[in-house]
Amino acid sequence: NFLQMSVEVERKFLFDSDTLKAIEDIGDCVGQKQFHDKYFDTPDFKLTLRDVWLRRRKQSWELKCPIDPVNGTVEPGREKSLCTRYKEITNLPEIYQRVKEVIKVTCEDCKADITPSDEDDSWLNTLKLCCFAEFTTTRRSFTLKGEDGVKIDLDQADFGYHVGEIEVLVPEGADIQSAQEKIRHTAQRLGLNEERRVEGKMTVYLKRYRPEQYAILLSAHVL
Ligand code: V4E
Repeated sequence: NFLQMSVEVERKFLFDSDTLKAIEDIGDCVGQKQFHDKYFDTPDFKLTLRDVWLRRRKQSWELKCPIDPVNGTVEPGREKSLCTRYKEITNLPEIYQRVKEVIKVTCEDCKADITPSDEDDSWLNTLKLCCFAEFTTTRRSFTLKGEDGVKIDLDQADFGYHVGEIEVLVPEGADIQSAQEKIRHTAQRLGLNEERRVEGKMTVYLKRYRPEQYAILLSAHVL
């Protein structure tokens, strides 16, 4: 069956006016948009402790899960590569199923096996999910000539952090290695020389506004 699933391979980078100029020189701006994200988890962080990120963006639900099977916890000492790879699920019944599996809710726990609805958020209460982060992002997107399938996003979050990302969407089962190669090549063209992973918007948000959750995720090696 065809579920709307793809793997998002991405590398974040810090940018300044020089990087912006490099991108404008060799790329085309393909749009600017603004979106508001709300992220949800249980009060004891059952989703984010498994590196699973549930959010509502522009009236749609999205679930980002690690592609490598995570058996219970995230391995300590896991080599943090420059690129992250997450499966993106956008089909709500599929999201509901996945979330239930991760937080191990059985049908008896939630009385009846309800059908989640886009219009009504009561399924969140059934699973004890609450919003833990909320912010607006202004995003400019670029493509580069001769770099098929690569998108560059420059994000400005409303809490005062900006970060870029080089992103390749890979249909599930397709070649992740070659996506990583494309990202490496693009980074080179932009003159990026980061050797370490750059903090994403969420990491900065949690550090600032949810220090308890930040500390727990940090010690569980999720961040
Ligand atoms: C996967 C993840 C989080 C969810 C938000 O993902 P992110 O790619 O940072 O947000 P955004 O707005 O760029 O989503 P897009 O529009 O590209 O789908 S929050 C933390 N993680 C894990 C994570 C991590 N630990 N480190 C880095 C560098 N990225 C992601």
